[in-house]
Amino acid sequence: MAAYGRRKRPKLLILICGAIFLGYVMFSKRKSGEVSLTNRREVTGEEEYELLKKPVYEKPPLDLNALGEMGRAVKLNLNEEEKRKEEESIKAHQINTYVSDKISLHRRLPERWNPLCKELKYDYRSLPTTSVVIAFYNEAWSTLLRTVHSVLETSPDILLKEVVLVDDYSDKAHLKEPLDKHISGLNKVRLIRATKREGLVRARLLGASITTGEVLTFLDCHCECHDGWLEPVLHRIKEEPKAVVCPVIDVIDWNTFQYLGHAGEPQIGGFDWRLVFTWHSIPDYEQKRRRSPVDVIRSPTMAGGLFAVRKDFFHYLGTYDTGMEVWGGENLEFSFRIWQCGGSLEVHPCSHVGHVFPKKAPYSRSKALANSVRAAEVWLDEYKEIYYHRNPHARLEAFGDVTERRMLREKLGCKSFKWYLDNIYPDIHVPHDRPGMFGMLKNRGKTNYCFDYNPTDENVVVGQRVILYLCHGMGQNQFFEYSVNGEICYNTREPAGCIAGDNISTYLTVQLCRKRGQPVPSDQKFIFRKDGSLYHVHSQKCVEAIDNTDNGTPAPSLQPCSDSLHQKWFFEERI
Ligand code: LR7
Ligand code: MN
Repeated sequence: MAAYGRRKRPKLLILICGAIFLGYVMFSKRKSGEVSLTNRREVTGEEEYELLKKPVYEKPPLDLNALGEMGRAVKLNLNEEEKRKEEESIKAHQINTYVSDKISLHRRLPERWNPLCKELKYDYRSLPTTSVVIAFYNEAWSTLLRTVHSVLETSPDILLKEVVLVDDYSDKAHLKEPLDKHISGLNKVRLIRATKREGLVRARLLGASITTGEVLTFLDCHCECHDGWLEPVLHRIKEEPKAVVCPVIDVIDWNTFQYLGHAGEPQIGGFDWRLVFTWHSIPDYEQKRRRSPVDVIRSPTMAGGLFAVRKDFFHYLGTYDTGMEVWGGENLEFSFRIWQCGGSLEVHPCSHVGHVFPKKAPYSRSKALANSVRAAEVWLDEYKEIYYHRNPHARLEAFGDVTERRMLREKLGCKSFKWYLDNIYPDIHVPHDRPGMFGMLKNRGKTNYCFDYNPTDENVVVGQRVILYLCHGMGQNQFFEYSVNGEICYNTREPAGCIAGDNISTYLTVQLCRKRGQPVPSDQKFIFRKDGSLYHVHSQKCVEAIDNTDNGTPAPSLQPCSDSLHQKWFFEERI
């Protein structure tokens, strides 16, 4: 005992001295930090507020003539040689970096959001601090650095702990010494490098592991933040520590670098049954819940790249699924997890960040399928079948081991996917997929031909003609479902489509399905009779496989009902 007491005393002494020293340091630091603020006799409240808002770096003076300034589109008159260079830059990054390189790394963007946002005032001293984590893989110089400078120039110094850049094993020379050199002159910027390609999930986690802020804020590496983007997000998280908050993502054009943000209500996230992220407008029930246009908007899912979350809550939720590689799936997985495990996912209409959407994917995204399967296997319960029916190849994908993620779900006592659909995403069309009533819709007379719908624009599902095409068994465009209400649905994508016919043309098109709770319009109603005929109620005709169409492409067409095998149809799940 005595020995124990003797040994302890010096430790205690050190502890006390340490505490006094620490207290002194903190106190004096606080004082010196406030020097500029505590000249209270002269400084008004408003001036003090402005000082608290001060970013880490001020933007250089505005030069309105500079290319792309204020988010204007850049249009260049190029000679042959320059044109060639521009094309090369697009090939390399799927972004016009030739143009990007000519725009200031410090440019300003126009403020186009709701003017009420400007009236919100923040108690800077009580907001949580944040660390911004930006993972990058082979990003172009100017898009990456414009992201970094825009964070430093729009984030209040008092709120930003650091910017952590994570190089996900890039192989481009400009991201080696030149990048080290450039950022070594910047306050609050740290760079760490992965020693192998980790993919965005593990790269972000690597970055998060060295942060010191209370809140983690993730950004893609080709973003431009607006003034005041950070405060609303941190304010909301202070108010609701279980909220994961996204800024509004404004589009920056990959070719002209025009900033395409608009003042209207922002969009929120959903998904379709391929587990692809989709954008939607704010549903009525959510508009009713909000008390003002500057209130957060609850969103079923997030795009994935831009969000803020309390670090402790991120850890409580199990950070990310580290079995996910490269790109894709983690955004929906995290969205489901947030909602099902007691958090909320929100978009703050007053926080705006621009993002360059590239012309097309600049690197292979083949891992996205396995990542989505992991998400489905852990979070979708019985609804995963709806996904698999539409993506038969997903069943064959090697997705690794998800035991730990299922245990996490168990440990946190997370709610079911049914609860999520009913309460968080009631607008999604949920197929019934009754046995024998979904899959390829095949004809008995014109054998091996299937209903096929291939919308030319990924984002416009409705309006085009349904054709007949050789059955491929891959789901997707040849996947239809006969609903309990007598609709032939094309519900692989969101919003769901339903096949419709009229009395004017004999051909069938895909139109939007009715809204929940509304009756099926008669032009979308088909009776799938025992003999295999598909009777269209509105025209009183039957669907027949026709070769002689006006454009030469075989198609289903409404014809007087007959016994022809060309009017007999059946569903088949796979070839
Ligand atoms: O192997 C990789 N390692 C990385 O570090 C692959 C990517 N990355 C980095 C990459 O450099 C970038 O900073 O990760 C970030 C995201 O990759 P992007 O920009 O190629 O993805 P994206 O913008 O096309 O895709 C969206 O969906 C992804 C799904 O995995 C991620 O969640 C992205 O963050 C997400 N981006 C956004 O949400 C911005 C808005 C786009 C939309 C919709
Ligand atoms: Mn991106």
